[in-house]
Amino acid sequence: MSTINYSEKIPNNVNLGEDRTLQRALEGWQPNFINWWDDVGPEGSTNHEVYLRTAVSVDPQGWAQFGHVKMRDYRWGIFLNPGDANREIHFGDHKGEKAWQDVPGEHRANLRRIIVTQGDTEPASVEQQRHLGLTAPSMYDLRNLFQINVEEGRHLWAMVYLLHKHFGRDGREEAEALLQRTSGDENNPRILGAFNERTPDWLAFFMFTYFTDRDGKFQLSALAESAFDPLARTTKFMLTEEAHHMFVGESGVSRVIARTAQVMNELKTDDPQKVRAAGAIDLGTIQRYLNFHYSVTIDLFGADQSSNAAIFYSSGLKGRYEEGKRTDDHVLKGQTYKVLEVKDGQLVEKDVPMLNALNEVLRDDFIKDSVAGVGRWNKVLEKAGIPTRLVVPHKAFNRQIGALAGIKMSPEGRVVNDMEWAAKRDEWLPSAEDFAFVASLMGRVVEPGKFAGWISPPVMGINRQPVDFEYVRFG
Ligand code: BYC
Repeated sequence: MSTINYSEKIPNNVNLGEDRTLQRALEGWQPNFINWWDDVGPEGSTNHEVYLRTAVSVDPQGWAQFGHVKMRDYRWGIFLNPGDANREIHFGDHKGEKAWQDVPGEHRANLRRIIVTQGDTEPASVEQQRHLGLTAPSMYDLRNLFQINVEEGRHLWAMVYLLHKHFGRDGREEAEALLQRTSGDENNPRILGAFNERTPDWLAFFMFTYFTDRDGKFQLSALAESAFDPLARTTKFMLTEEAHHMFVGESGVSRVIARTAQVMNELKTDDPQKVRAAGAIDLGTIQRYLNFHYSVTIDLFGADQSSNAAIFYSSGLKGRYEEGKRTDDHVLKGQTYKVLEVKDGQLVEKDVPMLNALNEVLRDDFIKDSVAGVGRWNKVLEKAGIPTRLVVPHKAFNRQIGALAGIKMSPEGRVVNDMEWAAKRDEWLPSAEDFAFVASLMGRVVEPGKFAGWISPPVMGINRQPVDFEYVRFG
């Protein structure tokens, strides 16, 4: 069951061949997916042969095989982690009952909504990143971008499989709609805010894969606890792929910082204009990009108080991050959690029912995890003897969702008036000029082993290959 059958048109480990109707329906969706990939997937990549990893089994050891693959011929398929016939629901009102192999009628609408929202983010990110290949800082980075793109494509397949198999005609319609919404489209945008933002350059890409793919980690972990077993099993496998995406973000930003620190030391300056003139990205710009991507990403956790979140948890659809490792009653009735609100111009904490605050609980788990990586970026500065430190802005900074939406707040968490916001906005968030400067650095460098001047080379290559390996063969 764990080995993937690659002899079929749609590679899978779910015995797709035994369900002809489902197989035909998915084979009908497949050409639409390819058309979507051709239309809005990675620009100009069709004939490239890319050193990609492809899943060959879902076993923890040896699930990946590396080799040069033509982008369009990547074998997107359906892979679920092995099932456990005795698995029990371990949280919410159904705690102790057997996990569901099919969708209970009363939870159908909510489960469909969760799966569609998750599925919508995957093609959205490919669309957001589609032009980046044209300005890659190296062949190594180009390969990582393409790896992420094909895996997001596969994550879309994962959700489409669930929709086709378990939601009948509605599910098939939703699967079509996933290919029709488009990131940033005025009339038919993607569902969640961050997925309609632009990813205009590689600094934005690294910040996105550090912060926004980390939302993926936390949301997928919560779904991996689901009472709906097929969702739990597919998201578990998706998580193994997500780790590399966050690595690309963390190491990418780290390499940008390393190069900036090197230039600052060579020139003995912390003047942003001098750093820019030397072709590196000043730390102020990096901080503003961080502020933007962090705030837009924490909005993805939804409103701080949400009756949806309470229903999702109590009915067993979506757990907490590492639900199984927590030692409370896993029902959470009568418990409280602190959320923020603004009262008389001040931020204050208030206790609310924990079940309604589960979006906030997950957001706080995410915050802890992201702060740890920012600490690792600061180590690069510390090692280089540069006193500046990067920080994540206050949770209430630049929020568009929930009780803190629209409140004007400094990155340190001070409520500010409209005038101060207008005066300081460009110190706190990337300005048009920052974007123009970063864009000016984005030239294409794709000779093996060569790197653009604004980023340091990585410490090692992919899959133990050397850094100057030919990761992409241009056809
Ligand atoms: N933008 O009661 P609320 C990933 C909507 S990333 C726009 O708080 P709920 C990846 C909300 O939909 C992981 N709208 O909602 C990363 C609701 O609308 P309706 C993605 C937003 O349901 C990188 C209304 O506001 N997975 O995998 O408690 C690359 C009321 O809000 C936003 C998931 O998100 C927003 N930011 O929570 C590739 C998991 N936030 O229904 C991939 C599945 C909220 O009233 N999704 N709204 O029209 C969920 O669990 C929930 O839908 C949410 C929202 C946590 C997102």
